[in-house]
Amino acid sequence: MALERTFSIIKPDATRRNLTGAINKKFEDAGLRVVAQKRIQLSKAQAGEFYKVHAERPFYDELCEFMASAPIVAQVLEGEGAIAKNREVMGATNPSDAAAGTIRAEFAESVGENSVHGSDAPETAAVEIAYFFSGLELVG
Ligand code: 3AN
Repeated sequence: MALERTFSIIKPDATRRNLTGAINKKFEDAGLRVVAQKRIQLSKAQAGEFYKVHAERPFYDELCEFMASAPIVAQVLEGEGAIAKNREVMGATNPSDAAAGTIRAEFAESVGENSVHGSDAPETAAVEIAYFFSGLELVG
């Protein structure tokens, strides 16, 4: 399997509850390496741009409000098959469907406030990484 990079967000529900370290321990224990990281607070407009593929969904406005409601940790994770591995460690979108031991099973509060985001494909990973980081900030 190829060495890949994927984009990850620790969401406001998790930063508010001081879960940054607990969540990143799950990623690191699964063999993913943090190669870029910043803690920032998004504006609602910046959250809206990031989630624009969901603009027509009924939960879009609520999602953008939530993502701007407290700091997030934006990060790039690297590893063998990192995109799929990250999503495996995250668990299903709805925490009630998430497998035991996954981040969402342990920490997510609801389908909307579900603690983490992870890219779903190589193309989206590239776009999402570039939205938050310059090449100089990817440090291995
Ligand atoms: P994932 O984050 O697992 O890739 P997506 O891409 O279907 O899931 O949804 C993006 C984000 O939109 C989710 N992480 C969640 O925060 C929010 N979301 C998805 N479905 C709902 C829903 N039914 N109600 C509220 N928020 C939702």
